[in-house]
Amino acid sequence: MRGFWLLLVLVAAATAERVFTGDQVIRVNVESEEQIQLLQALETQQEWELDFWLHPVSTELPVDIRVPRGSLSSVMEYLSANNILYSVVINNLQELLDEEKAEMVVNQMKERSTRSFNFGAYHPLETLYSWMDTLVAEHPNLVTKQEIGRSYENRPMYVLKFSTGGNKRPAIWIDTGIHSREWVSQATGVWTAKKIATDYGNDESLTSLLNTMDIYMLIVANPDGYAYTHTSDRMWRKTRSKISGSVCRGVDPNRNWDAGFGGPGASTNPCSDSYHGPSAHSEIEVKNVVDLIKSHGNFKSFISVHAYSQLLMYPYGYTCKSVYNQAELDSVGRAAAQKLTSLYGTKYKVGSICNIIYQASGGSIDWSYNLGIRYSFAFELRDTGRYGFILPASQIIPTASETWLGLKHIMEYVRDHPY
Ligand code: INF
Ligand code: ZN
Repeated sequence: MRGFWLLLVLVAAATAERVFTGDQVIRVNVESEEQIQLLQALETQQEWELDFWLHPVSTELPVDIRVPRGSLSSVMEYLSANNILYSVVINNLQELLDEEKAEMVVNQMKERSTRSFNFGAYHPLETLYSWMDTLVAEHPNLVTKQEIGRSYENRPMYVLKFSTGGNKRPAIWIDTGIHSREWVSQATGVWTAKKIATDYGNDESLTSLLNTMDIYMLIVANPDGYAYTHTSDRMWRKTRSKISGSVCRGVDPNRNWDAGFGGPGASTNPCSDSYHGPSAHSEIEVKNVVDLIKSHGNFKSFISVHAYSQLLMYPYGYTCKSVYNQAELDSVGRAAAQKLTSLYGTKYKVGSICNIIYQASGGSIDWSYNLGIRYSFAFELRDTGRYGFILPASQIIPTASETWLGLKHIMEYVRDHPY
């Protein structure tokens, strides 16, 4: 009997979810180049196990850092010794996570008893996957589900294809959730898929679009990571692959593409959240998308959806050189952002990745652009940091609704500018 209890405790410990009790998220409004350097030194330092939600890059952008409880006093000391002011944005991260989880549990019970799906809630992977089947069943003449391959841990990766016929029509790609902890991204993907399905035949513009083009949506681009954020570590961003020679797992799937791979703005350290991986397309999740896009050969737009910061970006990330149609991308992006803002006043910044956030190599939209997909964009959805990755579920539908206006503008532009 004692052995049984011991085993139970061991199993519980082995499957236990990471807790963030007392962890704080602090914000620094950077005031000088010197402060950036001091914060960068803090980021390269590893013993305090800091998690930079927003990196120190320029005096125009804030820096958000999740500070583990045990490192709080050291960090505070470092900052005040260097005259760096900060504010506490999230006082106890675990409290927010507990609320998020409680809401999910309540919602799950409601969904079970009403046999419905709540678009204003976060869901585990299995629920999203079975919802996809429901969507396909409701719209059999428009929506199909394709398995494009399996993840590192052998989970299927599903693409929803919206098509009214034809053979490899010009197509638009939308992926959400490449970084697993950015939950509003996957949730926005779900809402958007439903919106496309219900608006076809009702909304004139979308109908005309789908009469000549196809839309592909990969809603959970990093399924292992997503599952892991639900069971084990809400803050997990990367894939879950094993790295030979390291105790750390996972590659940043947005540093793993063959576009400036291994250059500035990616880490060689497997323990880093921006680790680029052993080689370009080493991550099966990335490779599966690469193979689909290449074998299809007729994608005209590639849109990747992240959170948070409220940005609409175009290539490049691996260099600050501008692309040949930068003026066009900038004006399309600005018009899209304006439409997004028109719904609730949510403000977006528009620009190239390198110019508005930081140099980041191996990103997906740089790869798609270099492949010849001229209309490549990346969104960073809500918010600007109050909740960061833990955006309350009450903001899912507003976020998705406003984003839809921006997405739709890009898609209409692509429809009207064939190449
Ligand atoms: N931030 C950026 C990142 O991958 C966003 C980005 C997008 C970089 C596209 C390069 C290309 O580091 C986040 N936050 O992941 O969502
Ligand atoms: Zn991201």
